[in-house]
Amino acid sequence: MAEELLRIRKDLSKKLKKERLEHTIGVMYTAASLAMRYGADIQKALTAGLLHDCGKYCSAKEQIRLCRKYDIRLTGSELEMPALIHAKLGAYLARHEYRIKDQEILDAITWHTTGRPGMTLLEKIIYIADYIEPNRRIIPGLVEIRGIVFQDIDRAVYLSAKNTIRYLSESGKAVDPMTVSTCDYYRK
Ligand code: DGI
Ligand code: FE
Ligand code: FE
Repeated sequence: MAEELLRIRKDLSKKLKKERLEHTIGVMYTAASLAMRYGADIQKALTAGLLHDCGKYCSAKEQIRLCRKYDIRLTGSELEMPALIHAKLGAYLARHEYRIKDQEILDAITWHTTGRPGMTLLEKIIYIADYIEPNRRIIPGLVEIRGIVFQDIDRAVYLSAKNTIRYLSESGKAVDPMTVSTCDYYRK
């Protein structure tokens, strides 16, 4: 593995809980596999996968405090749904603490939770790798998505967004408008 990735991995292994670290490594290699299939940059996929949840090293309350400290603007919907905040904070930390300058990688981290319409290939890869990585607990729809993602990544993105919306609605949680836009955009 490249020196830089090893350095980041070592740091994250001190900061993230064991399960989060294992999920992170799962996303990293799943993203690399998808990059091989779809012709994306494998090193960028590994880096974005490794860092995608780096904003989750502390509690939601602490994440909000850090966003204030670093002047990271949060939308009303993010303050209402703190589970979203680690994506933006993660992109900030990737840039300022892990010295990642590549905007494509930073965008993939920023949009990994809600997705967005018209995602780049790398953004789609991280969005879907996060959903399907091998350590993820089996939830309804996951087996189907794993089965089609290597044929049709856009459809896999659509199904993931649709499942997320269904799961959130069933749990009585608010859905971010961007999650809805992602689902609508990738519906064919
Ligand atoms: O960080 P992970 O657990 O690996 O996965 P993630 O970044 O996709 O999602 C983190 C959490 O955010 C997960 O419990 C689902 C939730 N989430 C995703 N989209 C939305 C959302 N929560 C709300 N309230 N609204 C959303 O649109
Ligand atoms: Fe996440
Ligand atoms: Fe994740």
